[in-house]
Amino acid sequence: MLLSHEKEQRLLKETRKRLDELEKLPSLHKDASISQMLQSRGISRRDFMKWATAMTATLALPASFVPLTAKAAEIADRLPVVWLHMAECTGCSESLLRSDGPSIDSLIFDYISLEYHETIMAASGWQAEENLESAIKKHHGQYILMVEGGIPSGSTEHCLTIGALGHTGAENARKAAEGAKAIFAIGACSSFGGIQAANPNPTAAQPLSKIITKSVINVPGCPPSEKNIVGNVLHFLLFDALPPVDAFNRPIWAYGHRIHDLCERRGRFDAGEFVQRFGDEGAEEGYCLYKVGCKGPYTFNNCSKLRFNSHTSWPIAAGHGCIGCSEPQFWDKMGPFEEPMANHLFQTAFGGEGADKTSDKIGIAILSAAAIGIAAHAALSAIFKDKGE
Ligand code: FSX
Ligand code: SF4
Ligand code: F3S
Repeated sequence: MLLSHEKEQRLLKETRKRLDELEKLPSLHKDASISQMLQSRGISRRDFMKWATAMTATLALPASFVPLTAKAAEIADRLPVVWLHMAECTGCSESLLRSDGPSIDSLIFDYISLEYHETIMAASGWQAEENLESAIKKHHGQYILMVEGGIPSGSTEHCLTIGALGHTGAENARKAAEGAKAIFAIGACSSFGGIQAANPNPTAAQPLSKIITKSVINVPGCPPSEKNIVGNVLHFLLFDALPPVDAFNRPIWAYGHRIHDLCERRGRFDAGEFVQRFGDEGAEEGYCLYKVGCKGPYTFNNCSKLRFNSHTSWPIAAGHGCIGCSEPQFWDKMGPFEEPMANHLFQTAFGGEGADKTSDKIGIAILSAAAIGIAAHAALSAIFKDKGE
C-alpha cells in the first residue's frame, strides 16, 4: 500500500466521523438490525468480520478500514436507494437476490433501505407508482439511484411504457435522476445499452448516461456480481463520494484489471496449453479457453478473483470462455463468442490497439505487485482529490 501513514490516518479519521454522523440518522429499515438478520440466518459475527475484511481488500482499502467497512454495512439502512427497471431480463437483481443460500452481500442489499424496487416490493399498479413518487419526494437530494436495463429512446421511446400512468422508461429515469445524490447504471444494459442496443437495435435503446444529463457510474456485467453492486453502495457510505473510474466510467476498484490477469487458467495460457474444441482432453484438463473464444484478454472485471454466487463459480471455471460481458457493445463486438478474435481491433480501456498485440505485455505489467499497489494508491488519491486535497 503506497498511501502514507499520515494520509491513511487522516482518511480513517474523516471516514469515522462521517459514519458517526450517518449513524445518528434514523433507520429507514422496518424490520430487524443487520446483526439480528445475520444471526437468524446462522451467520456469525466472525463470518461477518471475515466478509468485511474481504470487502475492504476488494475496495483496495488498507486493512485498517475493516472495522469501518463493517460499520458501513451495519448502518446501510440509513441510505435510501431507488432501483428502477428498464428493458432487461432482471438478471442484475437476480444476481443479488437469488443465490440458493443468501450471501452476506445479498443480506446487506436486503438491509439497505430499498425505497423502491419493482421486483421485490409488495406494491403493484397505482400503489407502486405512488411509492416511487413519494420516495423521490421524501428523500430528494439524498437517495442513490440504481437503474437496471437499456432505455428505448427517440421515436421508439414508448416501446418501454411502464405502469398505468403510461410513463416511458426514459421519463421515469430522468425524473428519478433529478433528486438523486449518486447514480449507478447496474448491468451491461444500463451501462452500455446491452442486448437491447445490439444491432439492429429496433427500439433505439440507449445506456442511462445518454438519457440523463447527470454523471453516471457504470457497473457493467450481464449480470454484474453481487460484490460489485454492494461494494459501490459501501464505498458511497464510507466516503460520501463516487469511486474513481476508468475511461468507460467503471469503478477502478472493480474493473481495474483484466479477467486474463488473474485467471486460474493463466498458467495454461502462458504454457501454450489450449482447449482446441469443447469436450476434448484439454477441456477435461482445464486448459486455457482462448482458442474456443475466451475474451478474458480484452475484458476488465474482477470475476476471476471474486467469482459469483458466494465465490462458488464463474464462467471460466464452468468451462466456457469469458464473453466480455462488462465491455461496451460486447454483443456486437466480442462475437463470435466461441472463436478467437485475433484479427479484430477495437477500443479497450487501454486505447484502440488490438489487445492480442499487447496482451502479454499488459498481463505481466498488471500482474506485478507494484502495479496493483499503484491501482490502490490511485483509488485512494482520487478520494483525497474529491475532498479537495
Ligand atoms: Fe439481464 Fe440486468 Fe444482462 Fe442486462 O443484467 S443479466 S440483460 S446486463 O440489465 O437484467
Ligand atoms: Fe483465462 Fe481466457 Fe486468459 Fe485463457 S484466455 S487464461 S481462459 S482469461
Ligand atoms: Fe462476464 Fe467474462 Fe465475467 S463473461 S461474468 S466478464 S468472466
